[in-house]
Amino acid sequence: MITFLSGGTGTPKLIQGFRTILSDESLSVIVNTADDIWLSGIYISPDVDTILYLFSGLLDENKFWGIKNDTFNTLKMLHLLGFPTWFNLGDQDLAVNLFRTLMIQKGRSQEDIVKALSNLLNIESTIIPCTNNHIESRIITEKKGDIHFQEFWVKYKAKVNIKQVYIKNLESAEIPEAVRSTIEKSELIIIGPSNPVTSIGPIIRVREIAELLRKHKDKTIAISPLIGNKPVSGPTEMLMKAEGLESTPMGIAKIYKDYCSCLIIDKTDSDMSNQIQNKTGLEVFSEEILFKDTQDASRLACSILNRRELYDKYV
Ligand code: FO1
Repeated sequence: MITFLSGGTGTPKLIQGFRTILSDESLSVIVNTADDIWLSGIYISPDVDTILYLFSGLLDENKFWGIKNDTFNTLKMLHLLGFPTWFNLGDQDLAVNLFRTLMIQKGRSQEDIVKALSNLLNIESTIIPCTNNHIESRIITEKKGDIHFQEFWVKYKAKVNIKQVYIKNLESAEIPEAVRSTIEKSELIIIGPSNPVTSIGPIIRVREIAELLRKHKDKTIAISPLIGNKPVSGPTEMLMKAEGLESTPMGIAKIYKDYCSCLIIDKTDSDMSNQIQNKTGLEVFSEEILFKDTQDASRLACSILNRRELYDKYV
C-alpha cells in the first residue's frame, strides 16, 4: 500500500498521476481537515471532498476542487435570502456536504462519514481524515483580525497581511485508528506537494501522526511544493514567511526532516541538493515537479516508484 498525506490542489494532482499506473485499492490518503468550515448551517470539508471527487471521477479537474459541471442555483437563492455566498459551493457539492452535516448531527465520526461517502461513491482506495476532532487553520491578520483559512484564501483572496497562523484544537486532536494501521502497513508514505503550513502542517502536527511518521521516516518521502522560492500554486510562500520559515527548498527540508528520509525538489533547484543533504541528512533528488497535465504527474509517480524499487511490485 502507498499512502499520501494530502491537502488541496498539489497532492491530488500527484495522486492522479499515480492512478494512471496503479490500482486505486493500493492507494490510501490521509487528508487535511483543518480547512473544514461551517457555513450557512452546513459543515464543509473541502480537502476531503477533493480526494473523494478525484477517486469517484466527479472532480472538476480545471479548478481541482468541487464537482465538474456542477450548478450553483442553491447558492444564488441563498444570496437572495441574505446568506454569505463568498464560498462557491455547487448544488451537487452541497448535497454531499448536507449528507456530511446530517451524519455529524447524528453523532457519527469524520472517519465514518468519509467511509460512508467512499462506499456510496464506489471508491476503492482508503480515504481517512487526519483526525476525528474539528481542527481549524486560523490566520491572524493585520486588518481583518483572526479569520478562518477559507476566509483568508477565498473571501479575501489572500490579499491581507498575515501576522500569525495557528491551528485551533490541534493539541487535543486524536487520530482515527485507520491512520495508525495504514501508516504501519504502508510500504511507502508520500508527503505530497501541498503547502506545509495549512495543508500538510495540520496532518503532521497531530501528535500521534508526528510520532508514527518519526518511527516510519525511512519509508516516507516528501515532495517540495516549491520551485525556487515560489510555490507551484496557492499561498505557500506567504504562509511560510508569516511563520518565520524560509520559503525555499531548504526551508521545506527543515520542516520535514524529522518525518521523512528523502526529499524531492525541482530539477531547476538541483544545485541545492548537496547543501540540503548536508544540512538536514535527507536524501535529496531532483525531478520535474511542475505538472502541466496528468502525464507529467504520472512520470513523477513512475520515477518515485523506481527510486524506491517498488515499480515492478506495483505496476
Ligand atoms: N476555492 C476557491 O478559491 N473559491 C471558492 O469559492 C471555493 C469553493 C469551494 C467549495 C467546495 C470545496 O470543496 C472547495 C472549494 N474551494 C474554493 C477550494 C478550497 O478553498 C481550497 O482550495 C482548499 O481548501 C485548499 O486546500
